[in-house]
Amino acid sequence: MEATFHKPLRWLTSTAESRPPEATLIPQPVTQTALQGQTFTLQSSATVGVVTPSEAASSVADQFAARLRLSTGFPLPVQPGAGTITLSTDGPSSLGAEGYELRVDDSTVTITAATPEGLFRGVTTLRQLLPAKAEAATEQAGPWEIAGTTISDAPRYPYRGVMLDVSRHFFSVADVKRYIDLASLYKLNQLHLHLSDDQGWRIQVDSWPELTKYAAGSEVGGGPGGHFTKADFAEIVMYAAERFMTVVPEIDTPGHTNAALASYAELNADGEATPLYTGTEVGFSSLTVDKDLTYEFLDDVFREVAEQTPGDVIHLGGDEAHSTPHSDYLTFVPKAAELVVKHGKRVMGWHEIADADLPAGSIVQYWGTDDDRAQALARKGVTQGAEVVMSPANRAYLDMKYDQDTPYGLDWAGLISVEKSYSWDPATLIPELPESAVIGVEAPLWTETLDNMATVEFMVFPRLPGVAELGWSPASALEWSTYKDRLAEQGSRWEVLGVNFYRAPEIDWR
Ligand code: NGO
Repeated sequence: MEATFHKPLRWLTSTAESRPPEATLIPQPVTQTALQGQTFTLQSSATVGVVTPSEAASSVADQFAARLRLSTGFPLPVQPGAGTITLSTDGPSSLGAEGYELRVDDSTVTITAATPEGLFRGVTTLRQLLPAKAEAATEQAGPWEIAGTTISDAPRYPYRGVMLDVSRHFFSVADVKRYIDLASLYKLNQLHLHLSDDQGWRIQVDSWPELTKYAAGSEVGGGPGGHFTKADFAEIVMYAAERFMTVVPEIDTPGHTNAALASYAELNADGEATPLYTGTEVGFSSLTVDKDLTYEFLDDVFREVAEQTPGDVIHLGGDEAHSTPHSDYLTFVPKAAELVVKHGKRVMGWHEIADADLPAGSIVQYWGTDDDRAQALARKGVTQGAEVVMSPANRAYLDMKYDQDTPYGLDWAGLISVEKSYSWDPATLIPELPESAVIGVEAPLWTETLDNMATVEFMVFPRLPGVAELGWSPASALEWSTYKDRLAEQGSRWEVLGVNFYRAPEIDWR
């Protein structure tokens, strides 16, 4: 007998034996079928085999085995060829770069993909099929059972992102790694880092050293700030890459630039450096659009940021340039965009940039709140050939409060319950936007009110998995009533991982 995920599932008990595997996964796979009566049990003699090993495929196997060794205490050697758990990159290219097939029966687990990235996504699913205690960093008692199942899976969208604003408050390399770890559990593949704003500059640029010597030492509320050295940034990029996540660096322009304007007097129209800023107002700063030095500055910054980033995108911000006359803004954006292209990257920017002429291959990030103007700008971007990433502020912003009692966060875009953050379709949210122009979703986390990881985790969980599912799962699988049961299951994993998640009353936490 086959059970598919399309049926609403309600499970009164939550033991591994009685809980079908399809009740547990986020994001919901494209298809999943239970192998009734079959149960895999991981034994101490198990091996992890890699078929057609490459460095990347072996690294996926090594990461997986290393994690499970901690919780199971089993040796789990990684070997070439088939194992008890076999990871194979011999799958057909029809699976796509991130697609995979997974089969769990009585005696073996097999993940097949066409690429190491596909294997990684499959292993991510396998981790969720294992009991929550498998995520523990210390040895736990078994049994390590997985209900028999077959899964065939691939993402709906290629861009599935999460953003961290390290400018309003700085977060360390260790914090960013934790953020990557938690986001990669839900198959997100883009880490957007908001690296500069009025309050602080966070990435080393050798040709303009005052940025980090001076303007890195500031943040909201007057804390110490900080910045990523080139070595730090390389460490983040590599850690993300090992988890098949691409770093999207943002240098916000022409507004949100007080940190740069405070560091270099000559960037200002009047030649006077502005004071450092530790408040939370927006829209008061602007680069000087008619100064050649502005573009020499951006040329250097984009060059050094491009050198530090293997991904093909640089985000140039473009939001809330309230202190830049609009005609200047329309002059500025194409000039800044040209510099991004000159350094070999695609331009990404908040939806305001679509009012200006954009180079081919640009990406417009929609952060509207259902307002006509923002939606019109997204459409205008598409008319110019741009693609769209959906980050509607009244749904996808992780810094909005859940309800009026949420102790942190903002509410300018409204209160965003877990249900509200999940219940929208990226393809149809903006009327008359061609569905084919939408390349994915991103959940931004702005940190005006957040200065440590406990509060970050509180705002991110439990909402981020929902946005991740909107980016991965087919539209036909998106259903709040079943999603919320699957989300409830994740709570036990977060407990094991020590995640400070918000126990939203909408969810029937186990
Ligand atoms: C806006 C603004 C940011 C704020 C954020 C707070 C965009 C794109 N610009 O989003 O500077 O930090 O809201 O929610």
